[in-house]
Amino acid sequence: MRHEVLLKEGTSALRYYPNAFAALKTSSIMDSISWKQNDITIFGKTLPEPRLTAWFGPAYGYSSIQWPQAAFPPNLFALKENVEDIAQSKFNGCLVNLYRNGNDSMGWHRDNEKEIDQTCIASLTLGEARDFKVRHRTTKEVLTIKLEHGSLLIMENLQEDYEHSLPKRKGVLLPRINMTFRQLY
Ligand SMILES: O=C(O)CCC(=O)C(=O)O
Repeated sequence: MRHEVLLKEGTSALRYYPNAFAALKTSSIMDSISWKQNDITIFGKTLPEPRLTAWFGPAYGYSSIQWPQAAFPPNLFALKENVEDIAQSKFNGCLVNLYRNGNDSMGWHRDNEKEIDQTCIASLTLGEARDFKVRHRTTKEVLTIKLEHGSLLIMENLQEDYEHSLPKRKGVLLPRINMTFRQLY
């Protein structure tokens, strides 16, 4: 499928597939999920996470959050298979994020839990476009990518040398859903 290579450095790569899922309605995912707002503890402070989430796949934990094992609903399982075809990689987990508006965000972090296969993580966006930032951990060079409705971003071997974030955006009034498909060992 037509795509853009946004970064290629050694084995690290970022591939962007605009419109791969443009026909998918945001509401079809939004309404089928039981959203949860977790508390998150950072530097000893506990606050509600500024986004809503759900997890499907084997038991999984990151930061202070622990998700129990949960089966994929049929619509997400079908979507996972389509994502696997494009990414040419298998996934057994999906973190689904709802950014209700531009006040919701995700700080700098890496998806580097030891149980995640970091060779390939696929990130699907539905709804409002948001800026996604990728920063090299040593050079601090930042790449900003506008993730648009229906796009798929493939992150290959990115987590060792790069971190990423989804900053707040005052002007964004509408929701964005993000699904990151991951393979847990
Ligand atoms: O919403 C996004 O695009 C990024 C989500 C993310 O980085 C994560 O959940 O680990």
